[in-house]
Amino acid sequence: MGATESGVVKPVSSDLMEDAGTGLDYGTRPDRMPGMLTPVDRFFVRSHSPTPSIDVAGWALHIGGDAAGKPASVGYDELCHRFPQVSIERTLECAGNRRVLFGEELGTTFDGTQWGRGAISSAEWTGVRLRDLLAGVGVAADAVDVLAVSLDSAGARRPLPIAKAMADDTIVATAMNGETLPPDHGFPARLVVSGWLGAASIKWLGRLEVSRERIFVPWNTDDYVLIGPGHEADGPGRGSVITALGVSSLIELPWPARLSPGPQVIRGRAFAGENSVAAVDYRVDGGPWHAADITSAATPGLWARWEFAWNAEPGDHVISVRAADSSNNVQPEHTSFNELGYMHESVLQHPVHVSSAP
Ligand SMILES: Nc1nc2c(c(=O)[nH]1)N[C@H]1C(S)=C(S)[C@@H](COP(=O)(O)O)O[C@H]1N2
Ligand SMILES: [Mo]
Repeated sequence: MGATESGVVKPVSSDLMEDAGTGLDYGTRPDRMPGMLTPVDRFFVRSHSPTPSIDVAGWALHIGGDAAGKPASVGYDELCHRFPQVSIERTLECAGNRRVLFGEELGTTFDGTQWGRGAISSAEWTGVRLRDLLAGVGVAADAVDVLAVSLDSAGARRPLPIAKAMADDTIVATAMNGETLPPDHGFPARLVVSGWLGAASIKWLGRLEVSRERIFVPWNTDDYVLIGPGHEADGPGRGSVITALGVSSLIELPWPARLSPGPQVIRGRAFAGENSVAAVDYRVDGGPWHAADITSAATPGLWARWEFAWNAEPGDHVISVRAADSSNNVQPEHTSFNELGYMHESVLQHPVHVSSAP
């Protein structure tokens, strides 16, 4: 079978990334995550259309809408130099991350991008606070939503409630890990909506519309909503709109992992959406729960690193990992069904085969 042609610009080798099979979606390999931040060469990509080529010479971010006092257009140079610049380290995660594991847990398969564990990465994002840009047009006191509209061929767009749009760490980013924003990640500018589903962080931004009414578009009515028992629709859409992400964890090993017997350190990450990670517990097979050591600072919206020492005995094992956030939300044993397979939060159960055979 021939490989799907890639619609992304950066090289996507199987050495660093997991091909989700669409030619547009590539996960970060959990066993290739060095350091706190994810280098661009392996930062996951989730795109609904091929990466567009945008010439900044003719590009501007247009800001308007019925709750904007005076519409404005901000050119690239102006965006990078005339507004106060901020840098924030934040994790992006796709709401569909772990969809394959979710299906296995429920004995079903979900439609949609077949993500394993790789639709999560972290970067330092540099740009302008969205609220500083909006201040330039004068936002009406009764503004409700801000719609971000992309220039990609899919015409991706997604609204943000005004409170989230005005948050300290909602930014229009023009740089990632200290470099100009790469094409696949939204050049010339993208939103970074801290702690929320990746789909809110619109890439290849073209327009922002400030509205006096709630805005409904496919990405908050048909997609990126939870559909199923226990999920009430909170608008005209098919389900409840996904906003902040829940608590999750991963181990920095292949799936299943193959290890040699003996003492070693098991490392992983945990993420808690808008909150910070407060604790990570693990257990081996049916044994008691123990606390793992969290080895990074607790930052809301940024994953944490953790580790524990393990004396691995030969055989097949399951390492379970259960993270908790600063508001006492803990990964549940199970995640209840929703039609599109989003927001899998269950306790991680990582299969590990320990053997001295090569
Ligand atoms: N314009 C546009 N923005 C987009 C998307 C897209 O397809 N088009 N995908 C969204 C989704 S679903 C996710 S998870 C993130 C992924 O960002 P990344 O590709 O930089 O990792 O971008 C979001 N922003
Ligand atoms: Mo996503």
